[in-house]
Amino acid sequence: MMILAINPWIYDFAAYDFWLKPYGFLVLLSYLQKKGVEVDYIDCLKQVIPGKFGRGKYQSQIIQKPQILKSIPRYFKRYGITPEQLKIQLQNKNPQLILITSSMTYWYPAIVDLTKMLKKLFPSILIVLGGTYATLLPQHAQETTFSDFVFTNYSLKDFFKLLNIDYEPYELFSTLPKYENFYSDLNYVVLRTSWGCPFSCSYCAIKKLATYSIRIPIKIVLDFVIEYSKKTKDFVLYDDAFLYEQDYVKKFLNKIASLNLNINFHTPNALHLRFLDQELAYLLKKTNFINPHFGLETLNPLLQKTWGDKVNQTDIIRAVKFLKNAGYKDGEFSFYLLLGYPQQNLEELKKEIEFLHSLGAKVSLAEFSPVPETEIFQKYKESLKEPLLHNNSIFYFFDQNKLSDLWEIKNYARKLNKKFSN
Ligand code: B12
Ligand code: SF4
Repeated sequence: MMILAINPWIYDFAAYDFWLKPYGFLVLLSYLQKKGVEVDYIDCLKQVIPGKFGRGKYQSQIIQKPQILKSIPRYFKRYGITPEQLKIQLQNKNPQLILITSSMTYWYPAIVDLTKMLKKLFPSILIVLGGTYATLLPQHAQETTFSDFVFTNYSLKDFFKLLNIDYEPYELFSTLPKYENFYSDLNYVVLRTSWGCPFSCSYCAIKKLATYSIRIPIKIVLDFVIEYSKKTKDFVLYDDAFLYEQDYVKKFLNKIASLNLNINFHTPNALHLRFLDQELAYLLKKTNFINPHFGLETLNPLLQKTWGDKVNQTDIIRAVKFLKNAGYKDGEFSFYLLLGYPQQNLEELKKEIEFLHSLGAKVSLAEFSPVPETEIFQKYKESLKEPLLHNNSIFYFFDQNKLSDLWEIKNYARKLNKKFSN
């Protein structure tokens, strides 16, 4: 069977290649290839200005803003190649089936445009949509896009039935992508050693996206790292709970350390502070975890408790001590704090930033996005029916006349972070 697989554009106010690959899609496609399927892959996203550690700026074009976002005083853009460039890439293709992946719910208009275009070019070919948006809002995806089938992460069995291919979940989730089959140049590679998270924070949809069960055998991950260390220096972990099983991680990192590979690890998806012990901190340093990011979200003890109880003040102080003992200097590790959640007190946030700065940590302000299927979302679901309103850049829960307060606090965090580079 000949499949055309497409990673769509991003339509947004901002997008940057912050080590962004459609990871699960590439796993799925690599698995299909193992089963004998021929896959022709197109990534609509294209990095044009390279940055540090493989990251970079995307090619983009300004496009019309959707009506509901008209009042936002920023350009709305299509990130990725132009539709004309895509049409050229689609010339002479003769697929039997088209697969499309999806990521953020609020990027759905790109999928509408893409599926519309594909329906015109290949009217008799079935289009199948999967991924995060398809899983969180399947009905919306079915009604709004021009896809013939929409499969959620928990209906993959039906997807394989449609293809008439064996579905072996363990084998699928232990597969790591064969990047050379999809990309001709590799600035970095993304990998997972596990899927899902054992926690259940009230703002996060992870429980609806993956079951925490699979830890990929160390040998498979090691072989992957060794192979790709010949092609790139930067390895990006997408694990939702990398440190959770400490024994596994210690074994894995000890092996990596013994191989002397001269590679870096990056953790944009955050590590769990609570599971960091002294030995792990040494191992992170030894195996070149650059600017490890830890998930904190807030320092307010009440919110910490109600949001998921994953971390508290004692954990933070202890973790910083471990990191410093291991050799991380001030400004060489970061904590995520959430910006823009309902009823947030910005004065309190400012104090939290100052406290973390005083410990030597950089602060990454993660802009809050209300995610369907989460506890927090349930309270606002009626007013958030339109997925474009989930966009982290619009700060839905903030008085739109006071957005300058948010920018002020962002600049403040930036200013403090910069002090570490002097
Ligand atoms: C890695 C990650 C990031 C990375 C990379 C970003 C990215 N866009 O991929 C970073 C750290 C940069 C990031 C940032 C953000 N993220 Co994020 N991120 C993730 C994470 C952990 C994985 C995403 C991923 O790998 N996507 C690739 C897809 C294709 O892979 P997959 O879903 O694993 O694929 C499986 C299935 O979906 C299926 N499948 C996939 N494609 C297809 C296609 C077909 C046809 C079929 C049949 C099946 C299929 O097969 C795979 C195997 O089962 C998810 C949570 C999670 N565990 O999934 C959150 C998640 C997607 N992020 C989320 C959020 C909120 C954000 C931020 C807004 C956070 C913030 N406050 O700053 C920013 C937005 C930045 C941006 N504009 O891109 C939300 C979604 C929000 C939304 N409304 O949709 C999620 C769900 C986490 C959450 N909080 O619940 N993120
Ligand atoms: S926020 Fe992090 S710890 Fe909480 S459920 Fe999501 S992935 Fe797990």
